[in-house]
Amino acid sequence: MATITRLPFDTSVAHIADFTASDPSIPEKTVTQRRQYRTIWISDIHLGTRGCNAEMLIDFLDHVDSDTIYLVGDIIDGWQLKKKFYWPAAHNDIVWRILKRAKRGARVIYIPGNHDEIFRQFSGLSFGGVEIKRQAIHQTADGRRLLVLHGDEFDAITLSHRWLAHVGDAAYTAVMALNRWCNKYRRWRGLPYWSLSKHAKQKVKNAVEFISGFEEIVAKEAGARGVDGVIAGHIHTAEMRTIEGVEYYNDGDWVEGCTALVEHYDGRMEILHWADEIAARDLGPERVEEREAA
Ligand SMILES: [Mn+2]
Repeated sequence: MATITRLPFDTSVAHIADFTASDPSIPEKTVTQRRQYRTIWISDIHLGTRGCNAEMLIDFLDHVDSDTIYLVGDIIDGWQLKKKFYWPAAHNDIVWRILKRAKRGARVIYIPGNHDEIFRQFSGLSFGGVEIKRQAIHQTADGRRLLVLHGDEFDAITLSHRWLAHVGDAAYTAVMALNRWCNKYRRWRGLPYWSLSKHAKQKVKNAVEFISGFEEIVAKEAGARGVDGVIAGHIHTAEMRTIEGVEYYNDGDWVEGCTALVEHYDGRMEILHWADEIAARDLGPERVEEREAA
């Protein structure tokens, strides 16, 4: 399963480049009708780390489809891969599914983040139908112009104190390990997925202040650039709200929250919480109605 070899990151990129020839280890589900959206945004998948909820994302990709998909950064975690090469088959399966989408004719736009910044040097180029961009302007079905970027551009800590960001990264990795054990136990007990750090973060005042500060700065900057709104990732907190007349969207992550941002064909935006979607599917339609009535 896990290939744990110490390799310099350059070599692992070459390794990542030739895996698409083989079939995925988890075969693509043949769902009669995939939920179709105009656009999907996902980010902060952190492939190459144990924190990545690969199975949940595979389930998502097998149940939804879109004309365009934006990968809003931190798709592959180069920082972690550099420390320890970790690449289970399920992580391959995700890349395989994304490339398959491009092959089927979906527009795939990849905006690298800070953890996969090594791909930023390829901005403007296209690989296997995947366009790599530093940022993008998305036009919604109802004509709004939205700036799409990862968001670390506004993170003063990441920019000016790189080492501090790495310390934060280590603490974060520890919380994620705890989250994993917690959910392994919950799975064993037959309980649904529960995000530890999502709940912890909501309790911590500093984190809340950091998140709202980030949201305000990003929205303000987007407003100054004359767009109607902005779509980011990076802070692993899904959100959609209007900040001083500018629409702010965050597609969340696939480490804790397991969320995606989608645009319907009429331009309406929605955040999908995939753990809830799976739970609802497992309950069946009658049980969901019961639950909602309760
Ligand atoms: Mn990031």
